[in-house]
Amino acid sequence: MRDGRITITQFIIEEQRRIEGATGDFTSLLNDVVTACKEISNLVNHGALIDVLGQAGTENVQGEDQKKLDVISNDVFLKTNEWSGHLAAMASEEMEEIYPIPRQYPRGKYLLTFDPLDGSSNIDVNVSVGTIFSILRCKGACQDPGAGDFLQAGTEQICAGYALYGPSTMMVLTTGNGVNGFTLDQNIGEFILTHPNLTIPAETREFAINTSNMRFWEPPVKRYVDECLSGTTGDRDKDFNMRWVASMVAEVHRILTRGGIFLYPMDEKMKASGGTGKLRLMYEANPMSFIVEQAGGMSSTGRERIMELQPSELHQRVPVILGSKQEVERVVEYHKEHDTNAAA
Ligand code: P6P
Repeated sequence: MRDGRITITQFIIEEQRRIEGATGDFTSLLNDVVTACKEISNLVNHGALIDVLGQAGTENVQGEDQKKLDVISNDVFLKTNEWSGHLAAMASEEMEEIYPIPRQYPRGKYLLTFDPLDGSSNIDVNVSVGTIFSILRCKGACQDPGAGDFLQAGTEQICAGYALYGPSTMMVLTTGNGVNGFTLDQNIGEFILTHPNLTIPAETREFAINTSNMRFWEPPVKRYVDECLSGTTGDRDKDFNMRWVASMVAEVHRILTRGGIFLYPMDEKMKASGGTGKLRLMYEANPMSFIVEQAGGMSSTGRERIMELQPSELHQRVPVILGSKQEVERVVEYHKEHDTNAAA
């Protein structure tokens, strides 16, 4: 492209050339996902001007009230990706069942999971929201795909990414060869490579957690956060800052850009209700973990590497502690010490 700017389309095609035997299917699929995110960006940016804010008056499989834009964004993803012949099926936070590609279209060898509008509780108050997606390969023929075809560990992902609808619209992608960030140039409607080789600093002074859950936290989480709050008066010998956007995409993007740790841990309230965490494994935790690990960070439940979890159900929830490697390692160590003492 002119004056050395690289578009996301050119970047993806050049990435494809690195892959032995690549047929272009994946490149075409990824371009369709990018198109869906551009359309969602346009809807989000217009907001109240086009009557897409507010409640949809329905609930999703998670029992959460859906915003109009949750439903609209989900539909954009389905309609933009169903016809291409690259996918066998899709799965979304907004749909209880998987979405097999309709019979009038050819079916392909890939599976797409997505949260079409993550953090949508922010949309009516004009705070950043995003889209998260993950691409898996069918293990079998996948001609009659079911939920079981999606239940693959995070290490099986061939691509993960997010779009962040913030002051600027950005896309961040990994295909297992590092992490790259692109900014939407509204003048030409193309994403331009602006953040090559994003890397998470190993150290940080910034933590993100919803402190309203403090009374439910497990001891290792309480210990970690208390030390951050004690700052130079405590064991850490440095002061920390805190953030909580209630939009995982915004938190992860901040961490990719300047370091940090994000925690949505298991807690006693979740345990009491038989819960297994807040965030969803297949279309939040796994794609974000792939990106974070590829950027040199770490992602754990506190007790296990998220990317190695074997999913048991499509909308499974997990505890998430991710970000700067040294901080996540510390939290994991505190869980180990606690569990060892508890077992003794
Ligand atoms: P809380 C948004 O609903 C989300 O799934 C993540 O994007 C975000 O980090 C988290 O939940 C916010 O949860 O309990 O603070 O509303």
